[in-house]
Amino acid sequence: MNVWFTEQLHPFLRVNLRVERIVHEERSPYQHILVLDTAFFGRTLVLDGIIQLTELDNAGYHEMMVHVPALTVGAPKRALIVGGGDGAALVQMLRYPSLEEVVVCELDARVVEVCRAYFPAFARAWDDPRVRLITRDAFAYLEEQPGPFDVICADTTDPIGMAERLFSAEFLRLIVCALSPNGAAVTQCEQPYFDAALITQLYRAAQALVRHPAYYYVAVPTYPGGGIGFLYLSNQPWEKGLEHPYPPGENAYLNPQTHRAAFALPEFFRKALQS
Ligand code: SPD
Repeated sequence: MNVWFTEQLHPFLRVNLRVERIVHEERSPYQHILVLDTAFFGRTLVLDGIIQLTELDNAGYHEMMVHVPALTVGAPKRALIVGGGDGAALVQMLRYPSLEEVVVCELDARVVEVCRAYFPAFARAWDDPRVRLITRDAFAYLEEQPGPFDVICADTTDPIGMAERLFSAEFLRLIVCALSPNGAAVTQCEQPYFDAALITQLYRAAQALVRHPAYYYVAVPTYPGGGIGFLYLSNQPWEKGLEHPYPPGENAYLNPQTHRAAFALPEFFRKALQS
């Protein structure tokens, strides 16, 4: 079979995956949901035409999104995942024995249901009694001041349509207000080459909100440009995370070297953030 899925997030770059089988396709009240079996990368989740995760390369994204802030805290008790309806970030969060509750605030209940059905590696996490799923808009949820949370991960889609508000100074403010005093948050924060202006703007906003904002980057071969970044928000420096032991379970991407190296930024981008 020589069928290709093409992601056209950017007008100047396309990502192609060879499709072996269409596993599931539907239109939910919020978006188009597509699950594919792809050659080499395995089972793949696509929302509104944009690749969200593949079986082969999702571990780096989710480990770095969850453990970088969670290790800063050390023994988190209460966590919030914004979005994350696929359950992959949840799997990582639940590795912390100290965790008493994790709230997943996902707008689209169908993403949760579809991923529970077709991504067995993440499905069991939802049965953990520590998990509370809230299917609603995260912006409105955070406005109700549901904190404090020790760790917050905004595992969002790209800043298009309904997710655009999740890439604003106001959203960062709501996240920081929901953090416990020694807490740490990260938000999915796009690609230094393609989105430098947006990232710089959010980084400036972060500087006004917390003592130790930072930007770090993870390799994800199926995302445009081969990787994606995160904005780190905390009054504690990310380096504190290097002092704490990993939670039980195996890492596929994170080790002390990748943890440290993720914060090393290319010169053009480091300058843009400092300017
Ligand atoms: N350009 C793709 C960005 C996708 C980020 N979100 C992925 C969600 C996986 N849990």
